[in-house]
Amino acid sequence: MNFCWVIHPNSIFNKSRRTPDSALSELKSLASAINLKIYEANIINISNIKPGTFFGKGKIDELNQNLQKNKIENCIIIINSNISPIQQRNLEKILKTKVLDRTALILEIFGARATTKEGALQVELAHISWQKTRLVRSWTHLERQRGGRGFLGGPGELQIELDRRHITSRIKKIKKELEKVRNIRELQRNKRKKLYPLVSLIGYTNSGKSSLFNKITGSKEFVKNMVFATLDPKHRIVNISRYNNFILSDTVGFINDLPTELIESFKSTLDEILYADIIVHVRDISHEDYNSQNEDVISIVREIFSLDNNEMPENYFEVINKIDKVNIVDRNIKASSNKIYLSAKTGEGIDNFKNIINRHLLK
Ligand SMILES: Nc1nc2c(ncn2[C@@H]2O[C@H](COP(=O)(O)OP(=O)(O)OP(=O)(O)O)[C@@H](O)[C@H]2O)c(=O)[nH]1
Ligand SMILES: [Mg+2]
Repeated sequence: MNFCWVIHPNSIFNKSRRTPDSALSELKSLASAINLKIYEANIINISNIKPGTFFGKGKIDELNQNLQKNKIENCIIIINSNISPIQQRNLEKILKTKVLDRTALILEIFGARATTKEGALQVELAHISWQKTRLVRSWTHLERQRGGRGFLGGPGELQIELDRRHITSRIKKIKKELEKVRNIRELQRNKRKKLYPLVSLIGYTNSGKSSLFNKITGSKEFVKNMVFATLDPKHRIVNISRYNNFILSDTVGFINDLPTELIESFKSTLDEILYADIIVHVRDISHEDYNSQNEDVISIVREIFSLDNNEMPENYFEVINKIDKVNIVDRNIKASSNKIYLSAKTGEGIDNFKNIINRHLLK
């Protein structure tokens, strides 16, 4: 098992909705999701980002000394931000180890999780689209460096151009293959839709979507206290009343700062939500970022539906999950027909959830 050192760079000027501590603990859970062992985890306050090395010399020396003193080899440095290819290369050179940024880490996790052909294609598309933007960036950097020495030649230039062409043709190929898979999915979706209405579970990663899915359908989908446990959507028919069946779908979780390449590549998976008759947003009330996670999910939903701020799809429901972990006295008062308190673990509130869905589907 590889060690990693996770760092949350806390910009002292840019105030985020999350505390630095919770950002760091999310980063730790992301690293653990690909079996990395945490060697160190820090918050580093930064006032400005160095274009060449991201951190200043003092901080880099500290990191270096720590790694050398404790003879930690091959310790992956993970930085909870986006770093440029040049910063990455320089840091890797100085620290003599691999450096990943947040997007690279999330792409790694998705890569490790992909089991279906569609999942694997989507992840590869996201990965190489991301790589392509990084090639372009270092290309402009090289151009700037060459300055007055003319524009022709230079081995770097040729290599980048070759890489770029290779990536572009691979992207084309994957998109074509995805199109095929997408058509099949569309057919399946239409077939299912003709049969029964679709209820989609969405929400922040680790909020309990798969737990709720299992509780309702009696399935045994992978549930773990781990981010991005689910990647590929799952469907099951649920019989809720004598007159009513529906299809429940479990989907990939969302996260703050989801790389745009991933949203793009997972369009067909996210389309699930567009086709749903009911969208159920599963929220973890016990999480310290309960409110900011809500904002993250809602903004992705709005993006998928092309809605303005303040607008929400009409068929949107909220499940306030994990009530067994907190004390909420007035949940009956707060509950409404579009907001259901429950525990996917103990089963409390599940019948109420089914009744509300049933009533809505019979409307
Ligand atoms: N105490 C408690 N724990 C819960 C409840 N629901 C889910 N969990 C736990 O929360 C963790 C995440 O649950 P999952 O069902 O895998 O969450 P998910 O939303 O499917 O996560 P991803 O697939 O990663 O997006 C697991 O450790 C579950 O056991 C609940 O109602 N109460
Ligand atoms: Mg899941």
